[in-house]
Amino acid sequence: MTRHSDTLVGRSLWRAAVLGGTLLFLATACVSPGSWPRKISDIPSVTSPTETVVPEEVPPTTQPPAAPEWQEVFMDHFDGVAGTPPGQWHPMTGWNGATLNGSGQLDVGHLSQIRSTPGWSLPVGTQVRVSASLIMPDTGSNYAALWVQHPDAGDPREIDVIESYGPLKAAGAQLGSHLCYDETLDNGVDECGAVGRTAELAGVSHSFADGVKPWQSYWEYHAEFTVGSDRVWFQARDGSGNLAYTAATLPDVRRVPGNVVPFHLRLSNKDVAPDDAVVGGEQHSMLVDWVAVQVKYPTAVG
Ligand SMILES: [Ca+2]
Ligand SMILES: [Ca+2]
Repeated sequence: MTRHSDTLVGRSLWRAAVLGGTLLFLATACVSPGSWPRKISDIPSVTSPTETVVPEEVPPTTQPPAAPEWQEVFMDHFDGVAGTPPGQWHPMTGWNGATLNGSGQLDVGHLSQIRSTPGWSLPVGTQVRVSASLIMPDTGSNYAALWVQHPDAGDPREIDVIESYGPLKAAGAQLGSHLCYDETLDNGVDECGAVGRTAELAGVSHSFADGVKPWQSYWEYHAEFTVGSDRVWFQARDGSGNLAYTAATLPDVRRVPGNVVPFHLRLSNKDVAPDDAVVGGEQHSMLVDWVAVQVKYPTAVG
Protein backbone atom coordinates (compact mmCIF):
# COMPACT_ATOMS: atom_id res chain seq x y z
CA MET A 1 0.00 0.00 0.00
CA THR A 2 1.11 3.52 -0.54
CA ARG A 3 1.11 5.61 2.56
CA HIS A 4 -1.95 7.87 2.32
CA SER A 5 -1.06 8.84 -1.22
CA ASP A 6 -3.46 9.55 -4.04
CA THR A 7 -0.76 9.86 -6.64
CA LEU A 8 -0.59 7.55 -9.63
CA VAL A 9 3.13 7.37 -10.15
CA GLY A 10 4.19 5.53 -13.27
CA ARG A 11 0.70 5.27 -14.64
CA SER A 12 1.55 5.97 -18.26
CA LEU A 13 4.09 3.16 -18.30
CA TRP A 14 1.56 0.84 -16.79
CA ARG A 15 -1.04 1.55 -19.43
CA ALA A 16 1.31 0.30 -22.13
CA ALA A 17 1.76 -2.87 -20.16
CA VAL A 18 -1.95 -3.35 -19.68
CA LEU A 19 -2.60 -3.64 -23.39
CA GLY A 20 0.14 -6.14 -24.16
CA GLY A 21 -0.52 -8.03 -21.01
CA THR A 22 -4.18 -8.46 -21.73
CA LEU A 23 -3.57 -10.40 -24.89
CA LEU A 24 -1.02 -12.73 -23.36
CA PHE A 25 -3.05 -13.31 -20.24
CA LEU A 26 -6.14 -14.20 -22.21
CA ALA A 27 -4.14 -16.49 -24.43
CA THR A 28 -2.51 -18.31 -21.56
CA ALA A 29 -5.04 -18.26 -18.78
CA CYS A 30 -8.55 -17.81 -20.07
CA VAL A 31 -8.86 -19.95 -23.17
CA SER A 32 -9.06 -23.66 -22.73
CA PRO A 33 -9.48 -26.11 -25.58
CA GLY A 34 -12.83 -27.17 -24.21
CA SER A 35 -14.24 -23.70 -24.69
CA TRP A 36 -13.29 -23.27 -28.31
CA PRO A 37 -16.25 -22.92 -30.64
CA ARG A 38 -16.91 -25.99 -32.70
CA LYS A 39 -19.25 -26.31 -35.65
CA ILE A 40 -21.03 -29.51 -36.52
CA SER A 41 -19.35 -29.46 -39.94
CA ASP A 42 -15.97 -29.59 -38.24
CA ILE A 43 -16.69 -32.95 -36.72
CA PRO A 44 -15.64 -35.80 -39.05
CA SER A 45 -18.33 -38.24 -39.96
CA VAL A 46 -18.00 -41.81 -38.74
CA THR A 47 -18.74 -44.83 -40.90
CA SER A 48 -19.03 -48.40 -39.77
CA PRO A 49 -16.08 -50.55 -40.80
CA THR A 50 -16.97 -53.35 -43.17
CA GLU A 51 -14.25 -55.60 -41.88
CA THR A 52 -12.38 -55.83 -38.64
CA VAL A 53 -8.82 -54.60 -38.80
CA VAL A 54 -6.51 -56.14 -36.25
CA PRO A 55 -4.20 -53.43 -34.98
CA GLU A 56 -0.53 -54.13 -34.94
CA GLU A 57 0.85 -54.74 -31.53
CA VAL A 58 2.27 -51.57 -30.10
CA PRO A 59 4.99 -51.84 -27.50
CA PRO A 60 4.12 -50.23 -24.18
CA THR A 61 5.48 -46.76 -23.62
CA THR A 62 6.22 -44.94 -20.44
CA GLN A 63 3.51 -42.61 -19.24
CA PRO A 64 4.22 -38.94 -19.96
CA PRO A 65 4.66 -36.91 -16.79
CA ALA A 66 1.41 -35.47 -15.48
CA ALA A 67 0.96 -31.78 -16.18
CA PRO A 68 1.18 -29.67 -13.04
CA GLU A 69 -2.15 -28.71 -11.53
CA TRP A 70 -3.28 -25.90 -9.30
CA GLN A 71 -3.16 -26.80 -5.63
CA GLU A 72 -4.83 -24.87 -2.86
CA VAL A 73 -2.39 -23.89 -0.10
CA PHE A 74 -4.64 -21.41 1.69
CA MET A 75 -8.42 -20.96 1.87
CA ASP A 76 -10.53 -18.96 4.27
CA HIS A 77 -14.30 -18.61 3.81
CA PHE A 78 -14.63 -16.61 7.03
CA ASP A 79 -17.40 -18.80 8.40
CA GLY A 80 -17.89 -18.61 12.15
CA VAL A 81 -19.50 -16.84 15.06
CA ALA A 82 -20.06 -13.10 14.75
CA GLY A 83 -17.49 -11.04 16.60
CA THR A 84 -14.78 -13.70 16.69
CA PRO A 85 -11.37 -13.20 15.07
CA PRO A 86 -10.37 -15.17 11.96
CA GLY A 87 -8.25 -18.16 12.94
CA GLN A 88 -5.73 -18.01 10.12
CA TRP A 89 -4.82 -14.34 10.60
CA HIS A 90 -3.31 -12.14 13.28
CA PRO A 91 -3.42 -8.39 13.85
CA MET A 92 -0.32 -6.29 13.25
CA THR A 93 1.15 -4.54 16.27
CA GLY A 94 -0.56 -1.22 16.89
CA TRP A 95 -3.53 -1.98 14.68
CA ASN A 96 -7.04 -3.27 15.27
CA GLY A 97 -7.88 -6.83 14.33
CA ALA A 98 -10.80 -7.88 12.16
CA THR A 99 -13.79 -10.01 13.09
CA LEU A 100 -16.19 -12.41 11.44
CA ASN A 101 -19.64 -10.95 10.87
CA GLY A 102 -21.50 -14.25 11.36
CA SER A 103 -22.78 -14.21 7.77
CA GLY A 104 -19.66 -15.65 6.19
CA GLN A 105 -17.65 -12.47 5.74
CA LEU A 106 -14.70 -10.88 7.48
CA ASP A 107 -15.34 -7.31 8.59
CA VAL A 108 -12.13 -5.34 8.12
CA GLY A 109 -13.04 -2.13 9.90
CA HIS A 110 -11.55 1.13 11.10
CA LEU A 111 -7.76 1.02 11.52
CA SER A 112 -7.56 -2.73 11.00
CA GLN A 113 -4.51 -4.44 9.68
CA ILE A 114 -4.12 -8.22 9.77
CA ARG A 115 -1.63 -10.63 8.28
CA SER A 116 -2.04 -14.25 7.23
CA THR A 117 -0.37 -16.45 9.81
CA PRO A 118 0.85 -18.85 7.10
CA GLY A 119 3.45 -17.53 4.67
CA TRP A 120 5.00 -19.13 1.62
CA SER A 121 8.50 -19.52 0.25
CA LEU A 122 8.23 -21.48 -2.98
CA PRO A 123 10.61 -23.00 -5.52
CA VAL A 124 11.61 -21.02 -8.58
CA GLY A 125 9.12 -21.73 -11.35
CA THR A 126 6.12 -22.08 -9.06
CA GLN A 127 3.05 -20.26 -10.30
CA VAL A 128 1.13 -18.46 -7.56
CA ARG A 129 -2.42 -17.12 -7.69
CA VAL A 130 -3.76 -14.96 -4.86
CA SER A 131 -7.52 -14.44 -4.99
CA ALA A 132 -10.26 -12.86 -2.89
CA SER A 133 -13.90 -11.91 -3.11
CA LEU A 134 -14.66 -8.64 -1.36
CA ILE A 135 -16.53 -5.35 -1.34
CA MET A 136 -14.80 -2.07 -0.58
CA PRO A 137 -15.89 0.81 1.71
CA ASP A 138 -17.87 3.57 0.00
CA THR A 139 -16.61 6.45 2.15
CA GLY A 140 -14.15 9.22 1.46
CA SER A 141 -12.15 8.54 4.61
CA ASN A 142 -11.27 4.83 4.43
CA TYR A 143 -8.41 3.34 2.47
CA ALA A 144 -8.76 -0.45 2.26
CA ALA A 145 -6.58 -3.07 0.59
CA LEU A 146 -5.67 -6.67 -0.03
CA TRP A 147 -1.94 -6.98 -0.62
CA VAL A 148 0.86 -9.49 -0.89
CA GLN A 149 3.68 -8.60 1.47
CA HIS A 150 7.29 -9.61 0.86
CA PRO A 151 8.68 -8.72 4.30
CA ASP A 152 12.24 -7.84 3.41
CA ALA A 153 12.91 -4.27 4.52
CA GLY A 154 15.80 -3.94 2.10
CA ASP A 155 13.94 -5.51 -0.81
CA PRO A 156 10.18 -4.97 -0.49
CA ARG A 157 8.12 -6.48 -3.32
CA GLU A 158 4.61 -5.49 -2.40
CA ILE A 159 1.72 -6.39 -4.67
CA ASP A 160 -1.54 -4.54 -4.16
CA VAL A 161 -4.05 -7.07 -5.48
CA ILE A 162 -6.69 -4.38 -5.05
CA GLU A 163 -6.92 -1.24 -2.96
CA SER A 164 -9.51 1.50 -2.80
CA TYR A 165 -10.03 5.02 -1.60
CA GLY A 166 -13.72 4.76 -2.47
CA PRO A 167 -15.99 6.63 -4.88
CA LEU A 168 -15.47 10.06 -3.36
CA LYS A 169 -11.72 10.19 -3.95
CA ALA A 170 -10.04 10.73 -7.30
CA ALA A 171 -7.82 7.66 -6.95
CA GLY A 172 -10.82 5.31 -6.57
CA ALA A 173 -9.75 1.68 -6.79
CA GLN A 174 -6.31 0.76 -8.07
CA LEU A 175 -3.70 -1.95 -8.48
CA GLY A 176 -0.13 -1.56 -7.44
CA SER A 177 3.42 -2.83 -7.29
CA HIS A 178 5.84 -1.25 -4.82
CA LEU A 179 9.60 -1.75 -4.51
CA CYS A 180 10.15 1.05 -2.04
CA TYR A 181 8.25 3.26 0.39
CA ASP A 182 8.43 7.01 0.32
CA GLU A 183 8.25 7.94 3.99
CA THR A 184 8.26 11.67 3.17
CA LEU A 185 5.26 12.15 0.90
CA ASP A 186 4.97 15.82 1.80
CA ASN A 187 8.53 16.89 0.99
CA GLY A 188 8.02 17.12 -2.75
CA VAL A 189 10.80 14.61 -3.45
CA ASP A 190 10.27 11.16 -4.99
CA GLU A 191 12.94 9.24 -3.10
CA CYS A 192 11.87 5.90 -4.60
CA GLY A 193 12.06 7.18 -8.16
CA ALA A 194 15.47 8.66 -7.44
CA VAL A 195 16.84 5.18 -6.74
CA GLY A 196 15.08 3.50 -9.67
CA ARG A 197 12.29 1.99 -7.59
CA THR A 198 9.22 3.84 -8.86
CA ALA A 199 5.90 2.23 -8.03
CA GLU A 200 3.62 0.98 -10.79
CA LEU A 201 0.02 1.88 -10.05
CA ALA A 202 -3.08 1.76 -12.21
CA GLY A 203 -6.54 3.05 -11.51
CA VAL A 204 -9.27 0.55 -12.38
CA SER A 205 -12.53 2.21 -11.25
CA HIS A 206 -13.46 2.91 -14.87
CA SER A 207 -13.34 -0.81 -15.67
CA PHE A 208 -16.46 -1.47 -13.61
CA ALA A 209 -19.92 -0.50 -14.86
CA ASP A 210 -22.01 2.00 -12.95
CA GLY A 211 -23.94 0.29 -10.21
CA VAL A 212 -21.38 -2.50 -9.76
CA LYS A 213 -18.29 -0.56 -8.77
CA PRO A 214 -15.94 -2.18 -6.23
CA TRP A 215 -17.80 -0.45 -3.33
CA GLN A 216 -21.22 -1.49 -4.68
CA SER A 217 -20.73 -5.16 -5.46
CA TYR A 218 -18.57 -8.14 -4.57
CA TRP A 219 -15.85 -8.87 -7.11
CA GLU A 220 -13.20 -11.56 -7.29
CA TYR A 221 -9.72 -10.07 -7.52
CA HIS A 222 -6.71 -12.08 -8.63
CA ALA A 223 -2.96 -11.52 -8.79
CA GLU A 224 -0.76 -14.14 -10.41
CA PHE A 225 3.01 -14.50 -10.73
CA THR A 226 5.70 -17.12 -11.17
CA VAL A 227 8.52 -17.22 -8.63
CA GLY A 228 11.70 -16.17 -10.41
CA SER A 229 9.81 -14.56 -13.30
CA ASP A 230 9.39 -10.87 -14.02
CA ARG A 231 5.69 -9.96 -14.17
CA VAL A 232 2.58 -9.84 -12.05
CA TRP A 233 -0.78 -10.35 -13.75
CA PHE A 234 -4.04 -8.98 -12.39
CA GLN A 235 -7.68 -9.51 -13.15
CA ALA A 236 -11.13 -8.96 -11.66
CA ARG A 237 -14.14 -11.13 -12.34
CA ASP A 238 -17.66 -11.18 -10.99
CA GLY A 239 -19.12 -14.31 -9.42
CA SER A 240 -20.31 -15.47 -12.85
CA GLY A 241 -16.86 -15.18 -14.40
CA ASN A 242 -17.46 -11.95 -16.31
CA LEU A 243 -14.20 -10.08 -16.69
CA ALA A 244 -13.78 -6.48 -15.53
CA TYR A 245 -10.11 -6.11 -16.48
CA THR A 246 -6.76 -7.75 -16.90
CA ALA A 247 -3.48 -5.94 -16.36
CA ALA A 248 0.21 -6.67 -15.90
CA THR A 249 3.27 -4.97 -14.57
CA LEU A 250 6.12 -4.15 -16.89
CA PRO A 251 8.82 -6.86 -16.95
CA ASP A 252 10.99 -6.47 -13.85
CA VAL A 253 12.15 -9.40 -11.71
CA ARG A 254 12.08 -7.16 -8.65
CA ARG A 255 8.28 -6.97 -8.78
CA VAL A 256 7.77 -10.69 -8.18
CA PRO A 257 8.18 -12.08 -4.65
CA GLY A 258 11.33 -14.18 -4.45
CA ASN A 259 11.78 -17.43 -2.56
CA VAL A 260 14.20 -16.02 0.01
CA VAL A 261 11.66 -14.82 2.57
CA PRO A 262 8.08 -16.12 2.86
CA PHE A 263 5.44 -13.81 1.45
CA HIS A 264 2.24 -13.25 3.40
CA LEU A 265 -1.16 -11.70 2.73
CA ARG A 266 -2.43 -8.57 4.39
CA LEU A 267 -5.85 -7.01 4.72
CA SER A 268 -6.04 -3.45 5.95
CA ASN A 269 -8.38 -0.52 6.38
CA LYS A 270 -6.56 2.71 7.12
CA ASP A 271 -7.77 6.26 7.48
CA VAL A 272 -6.76 8.66 4.73
CA ALA A 273 -4.83 11.68 5.99
CA PRO A 274 -7.21 14.09 7.77
CA ASP A 275 -6.59 16.84 5.24
CA ASP A 276 -7.51 14.46 2.40
CA ALA A 277 -10.66 12.98 3.97
CA VAL A 278 -13.97 13.66 2.23
CA VAL A 279 -17.25 13.48 4.15
CA GLY A 280 -19.75 10.96 2.84
CA GLY A 281 -20.53 7.30 2.42
CA GLU A 282 -22.02 4.80 4.83
CA GLN A 283 -20.06 1.56 4.50
CA HIS A 284 -16.81 2.02 6.46
CA SER A 285 -15.73 -1.62 6.46
CA MET A 286 -14.23 -3.77 3.76
CA LEU A 287 -16.17 -7.06 3.77
CA VAL A 288 -14.22 -10.08 2.58
CA ASP A 289 -16.14 -13.21 1.57
CA TRP A 290 -13.12 -15.46 1.02
CA VAL A 291 -9.37 -15.44 0.37
CA ALA A 292 -7.42 -18.17 -1.41
CA VAL A 293 -3.86 -18.92 -2.46
CA GLN A 294 -3.27 -21.53 -5.14
CA VAL A 295 0.07 -22.72 -6.48
CA LYS A 296 1.17 -24.76 -9.46
CA TYR A 297 4.57 -26.30 -8.87
CA PRO A 298 6.93 -26.57 -11.84
CA THR A 299 6.97 -29.86 -13.69
CA ALA A 300 9.42 -32.25 -12.10
CA VAL A 301 12.44 -32.97 -14.27
CA GLY A 302 12.03 -36.54 -15.52
CA1 LIG B 1 9.17 12.08 -0.51
CA1 LIG C 1 -17.55 -16.42 2.98
